[in-house]
Amino acid sequence: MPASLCGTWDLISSANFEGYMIALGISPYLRKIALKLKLRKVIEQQGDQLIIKTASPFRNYTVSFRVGQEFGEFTQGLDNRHVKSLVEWEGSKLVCEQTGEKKNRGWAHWIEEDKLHLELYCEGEVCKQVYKKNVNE
Ligand code: VLZ
Repeated sequence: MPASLCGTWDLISSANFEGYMIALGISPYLRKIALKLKLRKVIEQQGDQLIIKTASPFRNYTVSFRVGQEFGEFTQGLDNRHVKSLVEWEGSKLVCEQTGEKKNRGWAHWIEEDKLHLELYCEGEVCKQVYKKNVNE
């Protein structure tokens, strides 16, 4: 894959995570907890499978998939919805479309200046996060 996303990445900035969570219908109580979390992404490749683990002291979320192959995703512990997901490379961006009840839902990951960038989309809301590589993990 272009500019390997693999590794352990720690959140250094987050914008409009609140707006994204509101769009998903996450309760105010959970949003308040989630906003304070030190999120970590652990991205691994096993053969043609990509695994993205979002880890936090509160809750973890893992998704694994093959690029270009649609799969059923259950967003357990997040908004608990079933979506059809498809992840594809668009240039150097890894882009996921999550088709379901919520319109224009998905995310994009890419590398820029040694940082892992993430945009999360839902119904017009965009959350922008940046992660820095954790070389100790
Ligand atoms: O990430 O779709 O990297 O799945 C928030 C967990 C993580 C905190 C959101 C608990 C995952 C929230 C976002 C409690 C309500 C996501 C993809 C791209 C991979």
